[in-house]
Amino acid sequence: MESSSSKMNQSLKCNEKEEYRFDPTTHNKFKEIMSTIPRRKDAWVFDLYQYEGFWCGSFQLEGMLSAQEHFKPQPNQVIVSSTPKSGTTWLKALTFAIMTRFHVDESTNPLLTRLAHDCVPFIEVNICSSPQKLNLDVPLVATHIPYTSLPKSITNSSCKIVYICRDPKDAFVSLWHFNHKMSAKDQEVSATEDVPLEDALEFFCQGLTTCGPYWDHLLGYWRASLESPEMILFLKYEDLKNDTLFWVKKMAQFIGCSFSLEEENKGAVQKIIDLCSFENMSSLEVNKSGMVRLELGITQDGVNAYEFKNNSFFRKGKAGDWKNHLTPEMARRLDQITEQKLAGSGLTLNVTPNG
Ligand code: PAP
Repeated sequence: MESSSSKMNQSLKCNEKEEYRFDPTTHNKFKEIMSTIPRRKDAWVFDLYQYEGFWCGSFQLEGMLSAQEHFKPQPNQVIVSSTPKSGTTWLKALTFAIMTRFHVDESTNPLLTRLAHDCVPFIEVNICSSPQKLNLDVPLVATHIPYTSLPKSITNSSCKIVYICRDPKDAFVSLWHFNHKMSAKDQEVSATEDVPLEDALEFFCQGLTTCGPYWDHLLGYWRASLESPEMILFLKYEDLKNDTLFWVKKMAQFIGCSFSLEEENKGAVQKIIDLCSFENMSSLEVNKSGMVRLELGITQDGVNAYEFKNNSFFRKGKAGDWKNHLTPEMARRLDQITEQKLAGSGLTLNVTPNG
């Protein structure tokens, strides 16, 4: 079997940076699609468009169409995928640390000075235009795109996808807090501040959130993982919390970067876990006080971007925090939907019990 380091070196040599530019053909297609598909508001009165069964913002839709058109996987490409607020930041950090461990010194790891989102770009967001691109050639990207809408260049290839899901109750609470903190360019921050939890829950249950319905996103990847287990590793946030060591080793093996016995004996796995732990990441200066600019689309007029405070990606980092926010009735409602939606799929979520 090929050693993980030689595989990594091979991928480094072959890696070419993906560049998307403003593409008038995709833009016209996007305009045409936008004018015909269902449009609704989410709880925070942002416009959502329903495309291929899922809701998304206009820039995400254009970014997704652009990725469908232009994304070309690298050799040994790894893609981390999730629905928002399910553990994306953590998963990005872990996979990045696993994949860069052969050529990045512990003390200079970019994760110490940059937000994980800045180290691992979303294919539908800022892959082309991040102002401070990393010079590391790591064949690692992320996405929130639902499985059925992924670029064919991914689903028809041998890319490895690591997907993470989370108890919908915690994901919903996390989303609600995030939107409170969101600082959107050219938008009134206060516009997002007054949405009661009850109202936001109603929208979430109806599937009216970015990448919603939440449950359908999970199921798409789950079914694909059953069909192609060598292509998709399906993780649960709560499992990763409970037994991080086991799942980090599993992830490394899955993406072709297994830890050698020697590395294990030297504590390499634990070092990565410690580096990426919520406690460490949330205490880093960059994550306490920095800002990240997520570029959501390129138009004739330039780049459209949202700016987020890095600390908005680090709140509690716990499983079961929903208990501090949801009433038993709200929790029951989400659990019931989860049960109904997942019935017969073979997928069970680690939902923390109600009460
Ligand atoms: P995104 O989809 O907008 O990138 P994502 O990273 O998926 O967000 O979700 C953020 C959640 O992950 C937050 O959960 P909370 O609101 O319930 O606290 C955040 O705290 C949590 N998170 C971020 N980093 C870590 C980490 N290193 N370990 C565990 N949880 C984390």
